[in-house]
Amino acid sequence: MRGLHRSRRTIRGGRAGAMSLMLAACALPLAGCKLAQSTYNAHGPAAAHIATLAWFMTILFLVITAIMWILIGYAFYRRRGSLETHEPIDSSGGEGWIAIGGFAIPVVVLTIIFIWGLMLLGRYPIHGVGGGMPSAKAMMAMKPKIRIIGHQWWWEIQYLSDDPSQSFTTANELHIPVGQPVSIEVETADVMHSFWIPALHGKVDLVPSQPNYIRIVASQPGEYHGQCAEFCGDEHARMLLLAIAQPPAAYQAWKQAQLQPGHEPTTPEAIEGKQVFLGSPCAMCHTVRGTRALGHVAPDLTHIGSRKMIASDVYPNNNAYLMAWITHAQSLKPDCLMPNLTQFSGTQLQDLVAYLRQLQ
Ligand code: HEC
Ligand SMILES: [Cu+2]
Repeated sequence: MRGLHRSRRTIRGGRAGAMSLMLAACALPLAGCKLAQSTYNAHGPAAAHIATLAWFMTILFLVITAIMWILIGYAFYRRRGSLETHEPIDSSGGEGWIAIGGFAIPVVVLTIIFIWGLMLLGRYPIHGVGGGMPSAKAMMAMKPKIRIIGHQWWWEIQYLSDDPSQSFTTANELHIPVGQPVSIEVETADVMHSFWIPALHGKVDLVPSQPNYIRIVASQPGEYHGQCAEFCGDEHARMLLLAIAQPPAAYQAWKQAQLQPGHEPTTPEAIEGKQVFLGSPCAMCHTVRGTRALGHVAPDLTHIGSRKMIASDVYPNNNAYLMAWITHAQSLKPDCLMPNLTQFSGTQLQDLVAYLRQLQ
């Protein structure tokens, strides 16, 4: 008797658990609309096609799950009759369900999704190789062109031009003109990473010594967050990216500003701060164009003051976070390749930050 009780309770518990799982499954895509990084929230033609496929899959799978639970519920609650009225155990019937539900339906569903996915891949080539797709050379002949190099755990962004005076390097904040396709070559300086801005396109991997290509278009101005989508070490989860799509005029203005060398400080604090910067280890790792700081193992800081976020789109770019970052990078992004720099006096730190903030 006691055993029977326990098993009934388990079944009830199982049902409640199943219900909450179902609710959670329904809530997921809806919550997705609000999240900054969501495949369902498309702002470009390629992403829109991917979103259609994602919605199709989500709705189809929810329907199939609902049908499954209805059938399971039916199996629990249908009248079973007594032992005497029960059919002999070896009577046939029901095998058809195994063939249909266990084989035919999955084959049909998965085939549709597979072919749909393949068609999308062919329509929006992201790799420079393969039959029928534009060659790597052709992709990079398209303008404007950008090279993104993944580092543990930040993004180097090079804007390339045939005219070297029109090329520059920045980091962690990608600006693109709205409505204009942008060709991006992706590479890595260390391990594998993956470039993924869900609102604009699918993922493309950054593979050592194998450049890959992707072409993105933003259909509306806005800020779109990206995320490294290939586990690349301790700080992989904090390797974000901010993409800003701007009207062409604003984009050109941004580009002209980025082409300039680092702003020469004018306030006493910032002038002092520049000396602190150049006289400390900062200059060994970071570049500020127009100064002696020519380090190449860390984000280019020539226009750090113009960026919204620091540490690859993780913390806001303000005085407090910059001070915290300089003195405690290892607490804000543990194991990242910038050490804690605790040698500065309070005034030196304030001057240093004043210098960084005016590097607009
Ligand atoms: C040993 C090399 C090294 C030194 C020295 C160093 N940094 Fe860094 N710095 C890095 C690396 C690597 C990153 C990227 C960290 C990440 O996001 O994973 C970084 C990131 C930053 C960022 C954020 C950049 C962005 O685009 O978000 C700022 C600001 C910064 N460093 C300022 C400084 C200042 C100021 C100093 C000197 C007080 C300094 N760093 C010294 C390696 C260094
Ligand atoms: Cu990564």
